[in-house]
Amino acid sequence: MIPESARSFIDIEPAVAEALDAGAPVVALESTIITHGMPYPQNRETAISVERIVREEGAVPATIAVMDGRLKIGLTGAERQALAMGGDMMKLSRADLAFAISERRTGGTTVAATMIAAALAGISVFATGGIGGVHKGAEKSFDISADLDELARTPVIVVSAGPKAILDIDKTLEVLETRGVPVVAYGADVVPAFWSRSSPRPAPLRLDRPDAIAGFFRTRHALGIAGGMLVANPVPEADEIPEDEMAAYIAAAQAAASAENIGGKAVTPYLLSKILELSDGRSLATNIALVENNARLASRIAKAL
Ligand code: PSU
Ligand code: MN
Repeated sequence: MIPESARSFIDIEPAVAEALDAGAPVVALESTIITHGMPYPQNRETAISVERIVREEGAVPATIAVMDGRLKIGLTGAERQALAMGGDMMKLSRADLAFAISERRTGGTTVAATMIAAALAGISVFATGGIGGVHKGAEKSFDISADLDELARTPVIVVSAGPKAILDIDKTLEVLETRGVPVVAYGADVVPAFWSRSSPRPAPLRLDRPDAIAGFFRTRHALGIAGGMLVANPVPEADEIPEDEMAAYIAAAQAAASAENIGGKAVTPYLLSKILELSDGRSLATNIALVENNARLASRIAKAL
């Protein structure tokens, strides 16, 4: 499956390789959430519990990262630990994935880079927390995540809890529509807003069953329509933080980010950690719950495929 030219840069963990050879369900998982999205030790615990959930559901987890210049498809416990402990970790997107490999660096892969690696390995389903998108104030900053372009070009189903609510969700949905990316709300009529189940935005598409999502993906492929799709899976009710409560934390975090002149790749990690502080840890508990919930749905879609 992996193109000959890429083989010498990639290590596929034995359990993942075996599953791919057998055509068994595999779910890709990202690692920026470990290196830049959550503090230690919750990042490590979440990475472990998400992998366990995928196995419980009958699929094989493949957490993707770059370690000392090797593109890892599936991690050992020691590798996961090293990523979680942090240090000199890059945040890798399409622009810098190959840089990290050629310079023998270590880093977490974002949604965009994880999609690239998953597609290389022949993995079609990927679970994350929230995708990157159009930042508030993008009309001035031009800060639009490479995740959106990747969804438009790379054939992977990304299961998320919607765009992260720190973003301009309306503009994010507009860009996804322009770039031809289907946004499928799972069992919901509105697009969920990451920490919150509801938002004022009607779902562009709605599906209620994992096998229907798999069928939609296969149909697109059969018609020769390139690119991925975004599944927006609402956070479980027991874990959500209502939209108006989140809005206050987000506004305060944004104000702090501009006061401190935070820009570029640092914006998303800064906002997430500021919101964690302001919400007294509740945003992190919700973030963990929604990633676990997405891993469960992604496993069911992978099995249906
Ligand atoms: N989901 C989370 N936490 C995260 C991310 C997603 O629950 O930290 C990461 C993903 O890797 C996503 C990235 O691709 O944030 C977006 O970063 P940026 O806005 O710089 O593209
Ligand atoms: Mn950005």
